[in-house]
Amino acid sequence: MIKLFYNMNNIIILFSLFIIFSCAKKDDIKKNRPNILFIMSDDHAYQAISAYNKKLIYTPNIDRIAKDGALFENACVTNSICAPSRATILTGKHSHINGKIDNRSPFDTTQITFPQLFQNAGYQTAMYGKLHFGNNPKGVDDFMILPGQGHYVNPDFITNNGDTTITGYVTDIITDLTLDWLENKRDKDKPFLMMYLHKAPHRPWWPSPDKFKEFANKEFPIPKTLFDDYKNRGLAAKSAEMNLLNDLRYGHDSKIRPEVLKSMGDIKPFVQPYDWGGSDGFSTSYVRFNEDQKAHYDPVIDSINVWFKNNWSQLTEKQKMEWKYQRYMQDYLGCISSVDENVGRVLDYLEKNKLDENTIVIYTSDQGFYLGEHGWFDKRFIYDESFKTPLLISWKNKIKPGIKISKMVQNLDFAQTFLDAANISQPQDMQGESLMPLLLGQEENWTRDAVYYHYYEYPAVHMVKRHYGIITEKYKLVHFYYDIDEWELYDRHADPMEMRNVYNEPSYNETVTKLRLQLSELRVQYKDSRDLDLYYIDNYFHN
Ligand code: SGN
Ligand code: CA
Repeated sequence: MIKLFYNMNNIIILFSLFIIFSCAKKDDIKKNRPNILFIMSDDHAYQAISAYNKKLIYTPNIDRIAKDGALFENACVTNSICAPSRATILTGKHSHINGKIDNRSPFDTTQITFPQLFQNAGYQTAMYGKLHFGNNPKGVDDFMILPGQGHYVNPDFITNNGDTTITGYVTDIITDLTLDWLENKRDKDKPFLMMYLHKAPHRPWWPSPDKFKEFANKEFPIPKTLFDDYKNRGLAAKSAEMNLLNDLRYGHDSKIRPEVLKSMGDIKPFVQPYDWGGSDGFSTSYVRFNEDQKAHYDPVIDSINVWFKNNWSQLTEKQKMEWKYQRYMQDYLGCISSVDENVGRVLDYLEKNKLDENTIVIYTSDQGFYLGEHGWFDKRFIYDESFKTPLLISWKNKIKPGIKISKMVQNLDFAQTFLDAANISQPQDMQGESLMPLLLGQEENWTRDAVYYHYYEYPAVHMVKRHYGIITEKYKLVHFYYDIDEWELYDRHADPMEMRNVYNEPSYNETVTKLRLQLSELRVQYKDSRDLDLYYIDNYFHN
C-alpha cells in the first residue's frame, strides 16, 4: 500500500515536472526568440528621414525606432538597385554569388533565404508588399506581393490563392494587410518574422491624394550640388541619364497631362529615355484611378498644369531645373509622409499589444537615392547618396535607446544579424557579419574595416556604367569597366560630397597602390572571380 502510495506520488511529481518543463520550454521559446518586424521601403533616401537630416521632412514615427534603439550612420548596400539588394538581404550573399546581379535576371529560388531558416526553426513567417523577383517568396507561411514594381493606386497583388486587386492607396493597403496578419492570421503562440515591404517612395512618386495636396505647395532647400557639371569626375558621371532637368519625364514624373504637353509642341529638353516604350507614364497611373480618386487628385494636377502651361517657356534653364527639383521633391516626400504614418500605425499596434517587449524592429530601404545631389534622381552609383541606406534597429531592453553606430555595415549583414538574434545557426557560406556586437555595445568584437561593392545593370535605363570598388572609412576606390576602363578615388574626409576624383593626383599614389591591392584581396575573399577584362569594348559592341 505504502509502496503504491510512493509510486503514485512519484508519478504525480514526474507529471507535474513534465507540465512545468513543457510550459517553461514553450515560454522559453517565446521569451528567448524575439519577433522580427523587418520594414523596408523602396528608394528611401536617408536624407529624407528626420533622424538623419532635419532639412527636408519630419518623420516622427520612423524616428521612434532610432529613439528607442540604434541609428546606423554608415549603413550601405553591395549593389545599389532593387531586386539585387533584396536578394543580398535574403541570402546574405553578394550578387555574384546569389546570381541576382540586376533587376532583369531571375532570382534562383533553389537558394536558401533567411525566412526559410526562420520557418524551419518554428517561426511564423509572412511577407507583404514589394519583392520584385518575378517569382514568389520561399519560406513564408503567408504572402501578398505586388507584381513587379506594383502600382500606387488600386494595386494588384499576387497571393497564395491567386491574384487580386485592392482599392485604395498602396502604402495604406500594405499596412492594413500587415496589421490584419498580426492580429488575425498568425498563431500567437509562436514567434513571428514579418517582412513589411513598401513600394513607396519608388518612381513615379504618386502620393496619396491628401499628401499630394499637402506637399504640392511646399518648397525645399536646394542641394549644394544641384548644378553639378561633373568636372573632375569621369565619363560615368557625365554620361548617366538621371539628371533632373534632362531625364525626368514631364508626364510620368512631373504630372503634366499629355494633352497639355501636346498643346505646347516639342518642349525642351525633349526626353526619350532608354526604356521608354512610347507609352505615356502619366496615363498608365491615372487610368487606374476611379472617379472618386480622380476628383481628389484632379484639382492639384490641374493647378500644376495651369502653372506649367503659363510659365514654362519663359523660364531660364536654371529655373527649369529648380522647378523640376521642387516638383520631384513634393511628390517624393509626400509618398514618404504616408510611409511614416503607416509605420506609426504598426509601431502603435506592437505597443498596444505588448509585442514591443520582444520584437526587433528594423527600418531600412533597398538602397539610397539622389534627392538632387549632383543634379540627380535614382541610384545605382557607388557614390554616397545611393551607396548608403537608412538603417534603424530597436530591441527593447537589449539595444540602448538612442545609440548611433558609425561602423560601415551592409545589407549583406542583415540575414546573419537576424539569425544571430533569434539563436538560429548561420549557414557557413553567408558572407556578412552579424551586427549584434555593434547593437549590444561590443564594438571590439567587430572586425570588418572595408566593404565591397559591385554594380552590373548596364546598358540599361539611366545608363550608369558597370563598376566595382572598395570603401573604407577614409577612401572610396572605384573601377568603371565594360565599355570604359576608368578608375576613381575619393578622399571621403577631405571631400565628403565626392566632387573631386584624386586617382591621378601624385600625393595619392601610395593610397591608390594600397587600395588596389586591398580591393583584389576583397574580390578573392568574397569569391568575385569574374574576369572583368572579358567585358571590355568588344563584348559591348557585339551584344
Ligand atoms: C524603373 C524606373 C527607373 C528605376 C528602375 C529600377 N523607371 O525602370 O527609374 O531606376 O525602375 O528601380 S520608371 O519609368 O518605370 O518609373 S528599382 O527600384 O526597381 O531598382
Ligand atoms: Ca529600389
